[in-house]
Amino acid sequence: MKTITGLMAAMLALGVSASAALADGAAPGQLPDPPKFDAQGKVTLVGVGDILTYGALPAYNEPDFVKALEKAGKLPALKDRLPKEPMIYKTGNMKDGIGVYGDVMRHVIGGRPEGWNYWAGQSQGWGGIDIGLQECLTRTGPLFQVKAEELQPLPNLAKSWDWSADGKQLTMHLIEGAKWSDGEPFSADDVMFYWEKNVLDTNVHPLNGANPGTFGEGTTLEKVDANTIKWTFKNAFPTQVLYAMAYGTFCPGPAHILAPQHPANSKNTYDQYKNAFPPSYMAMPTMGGWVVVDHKPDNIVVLRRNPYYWKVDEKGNQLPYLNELQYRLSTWADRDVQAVAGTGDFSNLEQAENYVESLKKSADAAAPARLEFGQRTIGYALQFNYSANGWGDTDDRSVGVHKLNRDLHFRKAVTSMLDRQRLGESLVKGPFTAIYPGGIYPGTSFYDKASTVYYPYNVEAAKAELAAAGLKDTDGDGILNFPKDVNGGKNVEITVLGNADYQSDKSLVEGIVAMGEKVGLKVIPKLLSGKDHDAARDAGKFDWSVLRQGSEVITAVQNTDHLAPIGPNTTDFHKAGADGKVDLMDFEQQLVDTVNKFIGAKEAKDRIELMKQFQKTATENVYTAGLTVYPGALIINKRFSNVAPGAPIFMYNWAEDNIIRERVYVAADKQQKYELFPDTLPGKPGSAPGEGLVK
Ligand code: BQZ
Ligand code: CA
Repeated sequence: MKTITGLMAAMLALGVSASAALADGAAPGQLPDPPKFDAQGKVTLVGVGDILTYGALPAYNEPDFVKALEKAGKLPALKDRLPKEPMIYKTGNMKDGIGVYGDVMRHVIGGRPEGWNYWAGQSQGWGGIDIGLQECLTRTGPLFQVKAEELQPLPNLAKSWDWSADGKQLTMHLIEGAKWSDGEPFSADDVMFYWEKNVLDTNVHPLNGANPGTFGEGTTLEKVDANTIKWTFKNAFPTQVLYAMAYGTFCPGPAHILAPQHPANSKNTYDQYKNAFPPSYMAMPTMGGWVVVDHKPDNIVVLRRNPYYWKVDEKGNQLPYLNELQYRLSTWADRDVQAVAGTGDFSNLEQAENYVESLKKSADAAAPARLEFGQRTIGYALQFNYSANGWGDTDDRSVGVHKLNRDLHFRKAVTSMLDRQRLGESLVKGPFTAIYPGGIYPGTSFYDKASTVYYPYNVEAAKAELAAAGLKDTDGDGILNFPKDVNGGKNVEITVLGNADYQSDKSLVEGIVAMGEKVGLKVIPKLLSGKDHDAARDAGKFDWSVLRQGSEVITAVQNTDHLAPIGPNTTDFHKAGADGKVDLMDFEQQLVDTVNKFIGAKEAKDRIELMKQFQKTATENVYTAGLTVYPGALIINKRFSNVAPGAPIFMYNWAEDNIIRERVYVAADKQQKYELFPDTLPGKPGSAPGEGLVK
């Protein structure tokens, strides 16, 4: 803190507020309210029981071509391919009711499949591929339509669960008699293999980052019988952990395929385990609605319906209704263009630069796709690499910058140099973007404006704070230098990581570089694409990282462990260093304690209070320098039925999960002949692309 100067004492005597007197430092200011934006689609809120249930139905049905294949003895009878009590989607929650079989959903994506070992950290290219292939113990994507008073994760592979009286044990009942897409039984053994050999084994890094800390320190899991598992927790009733059992972090893989390749059961190294299922390995068994049957690199991935899928509608029709999914391997920007043009079927409109064009094209009554905005849940923050004990880059320059990142004066300078209004407008003009100081997003359920500290745009204050952080331009070239004992007193050079696959990310990085220059900071863009970006992010190879944020700052209850470094690698910008420890600063320790209490909290009112504490500590300490937040829009081809109105592109999860694709259908009179592998079913695991299909 600065010592009280004579000037300040005099101004205090005049009753001038202390903060105004610190004109030369960054002082909290008034956070403008987000511009009014009411173009959002209206969501009808329901209870969990209105969406789905489990049970046996008197009869089941399947597409005619599958009936024919069954009659030809090419696959077991339907009743032997379904669990005793399949999941049943309730018709009342299906906007357009019971569907009909046929047609395709044609996705366009910007990522590329690295391989099919999701559990060892391989990406399948995002854009809905892994979301469709990974079925998890619980499901949260569709929760956008669940009433607050009934909010809790939907049952999925775990069809029900019971808490012990003391709240320290959770017994989960798994779906019984369900099978993987290759006909092998699903059981608690798959769950235990995932837990023991992919989560607890810290040599394995599942995609989306499940690790022991995700489920609360000291948590254990055991198999009770083939269909029952039991969790034991340190805290009583850590109900939030049910969200961590949804997509991303608890989606078990086929142990009968994975275990033989795991280093514990083979001579494979961990790297060989990760790469044991290359992009050309088709039909990796899944519990998902569709199975990969073809992959032409840089061109397309094609999936066919899973004949063992364990979900039905109330008439007993085995889901999915759509026979095929396609993923054209292109760019994220092209996804918007193709969805609006009608050559693609789906897009999460999330790059604000494409808004005006997409809105214009979709406004036409004859437009092939409808476009519907949701809440402001797409947002970016500048994240500081806080590690001073060896996580990420460790040359003198980056060590010097990480040390600056740990100095509140420096972080106040950075947040004050940002003209967030201009950053937002650099993406799109109009009522879309809102100033976002950091923490929980405005307008979402845990947000509390009174707990949100905002340091307004103020170049002079930024310069004063940089001086207070010990930075001076000692050689007069307009760029601030390190103190003489740091990196030889050279100019401070800061790398800022950005995802080159998105224009929005690049625009924000450019804005930060320009705003840094105005206060004497030399910021160097590090724009990487796809898995290179994600790998650099995950390894801390950055000083600053401009990142589109996850559901933790929208919902607080999903990916909660991302809110603070409660475990060795639970946040994206401060992970354990060489000594296995996260070198927490005092305020970070406060955040960790608050988040751990939140995870262990049973009552909603306690969670709300704890999130206020989190918001205050995070924003007054500039934990991250928030940038901008804006609404996304779902663009989906008009021929599809059963897409819930107001489905957000991102909330607890992405729209590829939220719209529940397995119950989406195309009415008979609107069906197109887009199927690339009509009347076929997936072949055996390990088939070659486009080969071995059952027909
Ligand atoms: C949505 C999403 C579905 C990952 C990915 C991608 C990766 C990140 C992030 C989004 C893409 C789309 O986001 O942008 O609209 O379809 O896939 O998974 O950005 O690079 O690592 O977190 O979700
Ligand atoms: Ca200089």
